[in-house]
Amino acid sequence: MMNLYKKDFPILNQTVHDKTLVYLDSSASNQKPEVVIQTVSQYERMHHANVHRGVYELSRRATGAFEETREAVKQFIHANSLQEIIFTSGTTAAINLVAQSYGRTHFKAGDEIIVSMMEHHSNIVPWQMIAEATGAILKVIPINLAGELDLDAYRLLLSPRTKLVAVAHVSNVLGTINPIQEITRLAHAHQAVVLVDGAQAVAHIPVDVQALDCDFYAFSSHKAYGPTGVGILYGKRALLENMPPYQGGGEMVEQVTFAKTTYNTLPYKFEAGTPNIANVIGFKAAIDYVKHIGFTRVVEHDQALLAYATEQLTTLPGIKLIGTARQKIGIISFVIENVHAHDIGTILDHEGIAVRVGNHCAMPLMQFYQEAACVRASFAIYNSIADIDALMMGLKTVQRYFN
Ligand code: C6P
Repeated sequence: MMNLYKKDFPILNQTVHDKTLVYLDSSASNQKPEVVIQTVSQYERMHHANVHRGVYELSRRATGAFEETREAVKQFIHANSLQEIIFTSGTTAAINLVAQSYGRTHFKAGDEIIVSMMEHHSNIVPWQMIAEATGAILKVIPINLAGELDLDAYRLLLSPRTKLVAVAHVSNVLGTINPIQEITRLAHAHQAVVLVDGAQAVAHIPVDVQALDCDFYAFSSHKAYGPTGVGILYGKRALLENMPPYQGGGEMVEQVTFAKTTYNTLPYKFEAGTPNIANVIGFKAAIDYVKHIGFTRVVEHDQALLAYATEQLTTLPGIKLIGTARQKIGIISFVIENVHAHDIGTILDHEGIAVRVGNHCAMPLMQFYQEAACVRASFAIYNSIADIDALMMGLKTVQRYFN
């Protein structure tokens, strides 16, 4: 069946090593539809000026478009107010902001931060850094072999010492969708706050931060069909109001004297310096694109590809799937007996197929599975059954080569 959306993504209309490009690495970064590329280009050609600073027409236009993205993001994740939407450079920067600003003011020696075994390094290392600085202790929620969180173990980890729980909405290796509502409810019963790493969720499932009731939610534009260099930190207003700025500079201040500086209101208090204006504006076009398709279709498509890929891959001899949770998005990771993941990646590349191989910035998770590296194919709205057939053909070539 023809994919209705592929034509919207100009980059996909090319050959690589004389083969049709099959892009199966959307969890690393989504490709961008023409409308996003056009929006950024049009902005740079016609409307660019710095935002929130000029009294002239171009600056007014740039500021208007920039703030329209904030409104679009607010609606996209169902936040309560614009003050709760902070632009950062990505998920990583958003998590570091919370670790440094919230962590420094709320953690003390002996406090506990809970993360999970399936976290990306971006949701581990910032917490280790702040733990080292404050004397707080990192605790880890274990997982089962299918790649699901052990919620009973999580309940036992929670205590009056727990100050923050930081967990992925969706794992970038396993594809597991975690039960955030339940995780949040349990954390709140212990007065702990919850940060959700939504990097892998936003392009695959609808996100409603108020329904999840999480305190912070971080994600990146480039994993949701938008440009790189733009991320979002959502935070509940009452928490953000009481957090000190993370970085100092222009725009985040109200009054500066050498004696004392007062800070701007939310969200600008956390947006020091000139932001990534063009790409923030491009992100709104990406959100509009996804909204136009609608999450009913996005989820249906994702699940159909996942089911087909799982069924097909399991027919290959010597394959082991990593991540077989009941609730998953379109990510499928695997190893093949006696073949190194990097060799698989290289042979697939020669067939025009782009997958990610390695530890996927989740070394503790790979240690749990006792694998140094695995192959990951991840799907987006522009992928089709034909792409999975191409992957299967490529993997059969790999197996022929190694037998
Ligand atoms: N994962 C992947 O191939 P940034 O780089 O800041 O946009 O996103 C970091 C990040 C945080 N959390 C999760 C769950 C992620 O998957 C990622 C990025 C990419 O899996 C690149 S390592």
